[in-house]
Amino acid sequence: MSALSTSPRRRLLALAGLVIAATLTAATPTAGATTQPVNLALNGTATASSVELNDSSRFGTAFAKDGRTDTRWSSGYQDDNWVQVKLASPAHVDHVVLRWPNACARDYVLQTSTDGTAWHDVTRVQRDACPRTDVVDVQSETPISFVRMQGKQRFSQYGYSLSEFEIYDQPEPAVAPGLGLVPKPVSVTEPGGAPFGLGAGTRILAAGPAAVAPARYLASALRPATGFDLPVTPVSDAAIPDGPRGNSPAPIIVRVRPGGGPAGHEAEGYHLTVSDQRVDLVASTTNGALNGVQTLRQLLPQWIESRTPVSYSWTVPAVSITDYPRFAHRGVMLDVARSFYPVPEVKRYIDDAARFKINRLHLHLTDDQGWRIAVGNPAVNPSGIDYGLLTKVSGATAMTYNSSGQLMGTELGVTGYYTKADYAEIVRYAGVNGMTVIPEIDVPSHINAALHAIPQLNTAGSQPRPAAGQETVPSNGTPNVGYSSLDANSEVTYEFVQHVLTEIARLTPGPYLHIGGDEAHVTSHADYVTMVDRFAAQAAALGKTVVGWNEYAGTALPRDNAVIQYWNGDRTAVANAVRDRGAKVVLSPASNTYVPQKQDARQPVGGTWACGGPCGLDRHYNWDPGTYIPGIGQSDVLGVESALWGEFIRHIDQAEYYAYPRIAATAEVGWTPQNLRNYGDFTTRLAKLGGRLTLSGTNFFPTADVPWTIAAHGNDLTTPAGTPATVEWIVTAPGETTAGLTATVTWNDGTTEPITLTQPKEGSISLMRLNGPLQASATRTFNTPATYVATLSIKRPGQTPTESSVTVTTN
Ligand code: TNX
Repeated sequence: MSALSTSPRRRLLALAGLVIAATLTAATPTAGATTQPVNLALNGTATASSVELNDSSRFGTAFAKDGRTDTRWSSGYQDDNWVQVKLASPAHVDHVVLRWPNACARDYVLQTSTDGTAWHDVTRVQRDACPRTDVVDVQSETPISFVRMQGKQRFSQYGYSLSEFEIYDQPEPAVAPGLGLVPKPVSVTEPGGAPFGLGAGTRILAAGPAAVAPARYLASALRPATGFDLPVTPVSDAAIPDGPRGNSPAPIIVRVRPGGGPAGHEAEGYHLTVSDQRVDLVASTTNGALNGVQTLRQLLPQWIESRTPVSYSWTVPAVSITDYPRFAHRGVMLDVARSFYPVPEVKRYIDDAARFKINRLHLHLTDDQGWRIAVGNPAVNPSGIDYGLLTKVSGATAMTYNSSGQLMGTELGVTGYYTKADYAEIVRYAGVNGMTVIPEIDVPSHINAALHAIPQLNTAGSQPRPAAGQETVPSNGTPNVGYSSLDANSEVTYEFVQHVLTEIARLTPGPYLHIGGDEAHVTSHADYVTMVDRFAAQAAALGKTVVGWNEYAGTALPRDNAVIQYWNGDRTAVANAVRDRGAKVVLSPASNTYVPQKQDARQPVGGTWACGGPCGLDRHYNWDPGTYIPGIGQSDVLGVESALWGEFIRHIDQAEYYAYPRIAATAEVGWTPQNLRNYGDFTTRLAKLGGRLTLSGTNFFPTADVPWTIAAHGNDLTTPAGTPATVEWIVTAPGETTAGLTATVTWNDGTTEPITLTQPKEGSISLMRLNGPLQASATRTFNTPATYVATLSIKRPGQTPTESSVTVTTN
C-alpha cells in the first residue's frame, strides 16, 4: 500500500478540492487576493529601427505603448525592422501582448534583454494569416529591461503596425471573477458562509400548485449531469421546515404564492436565498419561479449543463438575490418562412433562450418564399378557397437563389410546415419555458407564397400578376422584398386574412397576433392603409393585441391595443402613434438586434448594412431601449427582441452560431436596469457562460471581446491493478483550438507528461463551429493497489493554468 492510499490524506485532498471549487465560484469582486496584471510598458520608453509616419497626435514610436488602440507605430517598408520597449526599471515579465491594427508581421522574433545589447530569443512567430492580437508567454526567470519585436518578414509591401505593445508582470487569472450571472440580477448579496451542496439525496419541495411546474423544470435541468433522482414533492407552505434540517439533506424549496415575489414585480420577479441549510426560491407566479430556476442553474458549476453524468461536488455559493426584469417583453424571433425549422430545432432555440430569461418567441410563419402553418377550411367559405393548399403548395417552397443565381447560404432553404399539432406543441413547450408565442402572418406584402398557392387571391389588384393562362404566380425563392401585395379592392383579401387570423388566434393562447406590415413597396399608400386598418381591426375583434412592424405606425391602430415593433426607419411616426393611439413599442433596431448581421469581420457570410460593418456583441449590448425613440417614455416600451431572418441561415446549428452570444446581450438589455449595465462587466460574466453553452451544445460564436474561461473535468475511476487506467478529461475552451493551448498531466508520483488535446468536432469559421469541447486523456498502468491523482494543467498564453485533478483507485 502506498502512503497515498491512507484515507486521511485522501480526504484532505478531496476536501481541499471542494474548498477551492467553492472559493472560486463564491469569490466576490473584493475577495480576490491576486492583483491585476500591470502593463509595465506604459511607464517604459519605446524606440524603433524605423518609423513610417510621425505626427504628434496618433502616429509615431511612442504611440506603440500609450495604452490606446487608436494610435500606432508603423515601421518603414522593410522586412527587418524592430520596435522595443525599455522598462522603467528591471522587472519580471510574464507575457507580452502585441496588437496589430491591420498590418502584422508574417514572421518575427520576440526578444528580451537586460542591457539592450545581448538579446535572448523568447519565441519565433510565423503565420499565414494576420491575427489582431498575439499573446506571447515570456515568463522571464530573472528581471529584464528590454522587450523587442524583431521583424523578419512583412505581410505585404507595407511595414509593421503595432497599436499596442503591452508587457505584463503577471498572468491574467484563468477564471474570471464573480458569479457569472447573465442577465445581471437587480440585487445580489454574498453573505459568505458554507455553500449549499446538491447530493444524491436532495429533494425539491414545491409549495403551492403553481410551484410544481418550475420545480419539475429544475429537476429535469439538473438530472442529466448529476444523475440524481431529485424527486419533486408537492407540499403545503406550512410543512416547510424552518430551522436547521437535522440529518436530512438540505432541500431545495420552490414556493409560489401571492406576495412571494418582489413587490411591484409580481409577474416575473423572484427571491433566491441559498445557504448550506437550503435553497429558497420564492415568487408570486410560475414564471417568476422559472426565472429563479434559471439563475440557480447558472450558480451551479458549469458541468451541470453536461448531457451525460459527471461526478462532481455540486455546490451553490451562499447568496441572496432579489431580481425582476426591467421590461416585460424580452423576445427572440425566428424566421421559419425563408428556411424552415422543424419542431425539435425550435425547441432547441427555446431551450437556449430560456436560459437567459427570454420570455417571447416570435415566429415569422409566412413570407414570399414559404407558408409554414396549416390552416383548415372554414364551415362557411364564400370564395371556396382551399386553405390546405397554403402548406401543401407553399410548405414545399423556401429560399432558393439570389438574383445572380447564387445560393444565399450553405444550401437551399429548408422546406416544411407545422401541423396544428406541431404548433400546439411549440406553444406548450414555450409555455413550460416561460415563453409566450407571438405568431406572425405577414400581410399585405411578403405574401407571394399565399398568392402562389391560392388562385382566388390572384385578383386584378394583387401583385405580381400571374402569367397569361395561369391561375397563380410562380413561387419566388429569391431574397427580393416588397414586390408582392394583396389586393385592397378585393373582398377575398379580407375573407382570407380573417379566416387565417381566426385559426391562428384559436391556436394561440398568448395575447398577440403579429400582422407584419413591413416593406410593402408596391402597395400604394392608400391601399396599404385600407388593408392594414382592416386587418388590425380583425385581430382586435378576435380579442388579440395586434403587433406590426414600424411601417404600420401611421395606420389607425386599435386604440390602446396595438404594439409597434421597430426595426428601421422613421422613429417619429412611432412616437406619434404612442402619443395618439396609445400604442406600445417593442424594439428590434436592426443595428442592435439583427443576428444575420456579421458578429465579426472574420465571418465570411453575413450582413453589414445595419452597422456599416459587423454588428458585434458590443452593438447588441450598448444601447438603451428606454431612450431609443425620442419623445416616448420608458413605460411605453414593452421591451426588446432579437431577430433572426432566414435569407442565408440554415438549420439550428447555424442559427445558434449567428444568434449567440448576442441574444445574451439582448436578454440583459431587456432585463437589467440601465445603471447596472456595463459592457466590460458583461463580458466578464459571459466569460463563464461559454463553458455552459459548450456543454449544452449551443453553437455560439466565441466573440473576441469576451475573455472566455477555460475549464476541464474528468470523472474519477477505479481499475484493477495491473491493467491500464485511462483518465479522460473534457475541456471547454471557447474559441481555442488545440494549437493555441499547451497541456500536461502530472501524476502524484511525480511523473509529468505533455498531452495532446484533441478536438472531436472540427471547428472553423467556415464550418460555422468554433466552440466544441476539447478532450485530453492519459493512460498509466499501476501494479500496486492504491489511490493515484492525475492533474491536467492547460496553459493559454498570458493566463494562469487551468488545473483539473482525477483520482484513480486501483484495487
Ligand atoms: C427586412 S426587418 C425585412 C425582412 C428581411 C430583413 C433582412 C423586416 C421587418 N423586414 O423581410 O428578412 O430585412 O434582410
